Amino acid sequence: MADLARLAESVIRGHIDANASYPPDMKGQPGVRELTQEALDAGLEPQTILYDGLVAGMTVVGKRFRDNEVFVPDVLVSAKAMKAGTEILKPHLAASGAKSLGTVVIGTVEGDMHDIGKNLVAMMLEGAGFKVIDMGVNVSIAKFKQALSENGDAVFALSALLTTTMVNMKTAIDALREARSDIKIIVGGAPVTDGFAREIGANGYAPDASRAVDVVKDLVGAA
Ligand code: B12
Repeated sequence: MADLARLAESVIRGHIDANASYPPDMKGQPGVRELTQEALDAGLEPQTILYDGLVAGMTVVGKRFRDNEVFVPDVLVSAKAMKAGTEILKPHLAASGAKSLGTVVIGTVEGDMHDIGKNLVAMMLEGAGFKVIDMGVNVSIAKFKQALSENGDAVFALSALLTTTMVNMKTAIDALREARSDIKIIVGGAPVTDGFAREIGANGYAPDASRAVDVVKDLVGAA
């Protein structure tokens, strides 16, 4: 019987699987790995497991982090647990050999190490049939420009999670536009809004990974 609340709790507590000794009071109990697999076996949609289980857990962690109830090491164990779950979901979100809809170059902008949301967006785009080139985190303008020179027709997807780094999106957009004026760029990340995206000259914005797919499809005329 799938239990998404329990899955979310395992993300919150950073409990990866039954063999994991962290947290000590959950040792021997099913963790993110088993609960994700159970939910799939029970026939739940991968996207439901992702959003109502894994992301729901990480949202609670985010609120507790903001309120100083948990700290960076706690967030890191939750992030690791979440990754264990997304790895199991990935093949189920992947496309079934459909024709490629195009290439997307994705990365978290310079100065920013957050990659959970960016990885989800990459995974969903792959699942929808795009070839995704993941540049990782802390991506410099030079690296983005290099990727553009190698993938002239790609849509660029920029992620930022910090108010101090979201401004680097504008610098990246300006540099990429200078190199190719008709490049299509979509931005996202927790502090980013539709208004901000427009202000910095992005072609699109989406608040989550599913809607990111719709916007990118729209940008390449595949909607
Ligand atoms: C996990 C986390 C970390 C982890 C990151 C681990 C990792 N591998 O990513 C660690 C512990 C390393 C970390 C470090 C820091 N963090 Co932090 N972190 C978070 C936390 C709790 C969750 C982020 C997350 O993964 N959410 C879950 C994912 C699924 O959501 P998401 O990222 O928003 O992505 C979704 C959408 O935004 C969208 N999306 C994302 N990217 C893109 C891209 C495109 C193109 C599109 C269309 C959509 C899109 O789709 C995603 C899926 O639906 C947030 C709190 C929060 N509420 O966001 C703080 C938070 C972002 N961190 C914060 C801070 C302050 C820091 C640190 C400075 C802390 C410190 N004192 O060192 C450092 C900065 C390090 C750096 N230079 O980047 C602040 C930022 C505050 C601000 N206003 O800027 C936050 C908001 C916490 C808080 N409330 O104070 N952090």
